[in-house]
Amino acid sequence: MFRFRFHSLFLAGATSLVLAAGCASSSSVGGAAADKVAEAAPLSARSVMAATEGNSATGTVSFTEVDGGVRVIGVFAGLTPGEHGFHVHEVGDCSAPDGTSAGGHFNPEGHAHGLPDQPVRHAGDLGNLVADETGAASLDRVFEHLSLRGATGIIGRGLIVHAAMDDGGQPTGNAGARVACGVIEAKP
Ligand SMILES: [Cu+2]
Ligand SMILES: [Zn+2]
Repeated sequence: MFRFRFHSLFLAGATSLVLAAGCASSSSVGGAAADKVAEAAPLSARSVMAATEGNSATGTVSFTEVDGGVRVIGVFAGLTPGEHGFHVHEVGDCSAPDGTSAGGHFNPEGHAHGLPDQPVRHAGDLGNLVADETGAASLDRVFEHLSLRGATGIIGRGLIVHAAMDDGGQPTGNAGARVACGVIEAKP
């Protein structure tokens, strides 16, 4: 009798564990079948950006696949008022105090630098954030050149906010120092 009751309890516990795991993740829990489902569903990613040494800029950014590109939604604080260049950089590494470990602009197609309204540019060129007088900025825009999948995908790459405005000039928009850095990570 005791054994039977123990077994029932164990089953109930295992079932709720499986349900909880199913809610939490679609890609890493269920093996090949779950991977197929994940491939068909829209992907999303996010980046939590931290200030580089001597700066106070922070941000939280989400990336979601939508028709025609990737929707980027970001909220930022601690900036100086005005425009700040904002780019996906090649390397998801913010270990250098000045953010240079993130490498150059993500540019899988070998294009010249540009602003988002220019059709030919680095895939990572996301233009400028506009900070208000309190240092806050927000962004909600669909970028048609971005991808979350494959060799041209941005998951695992770096995200940088610059001290100055990206003026679209060569080679990287004259946006100056890197004031915030984050790694773009797949959202579970
Ligand atoms: Cu940059
Ligand atoms: Zn660029």
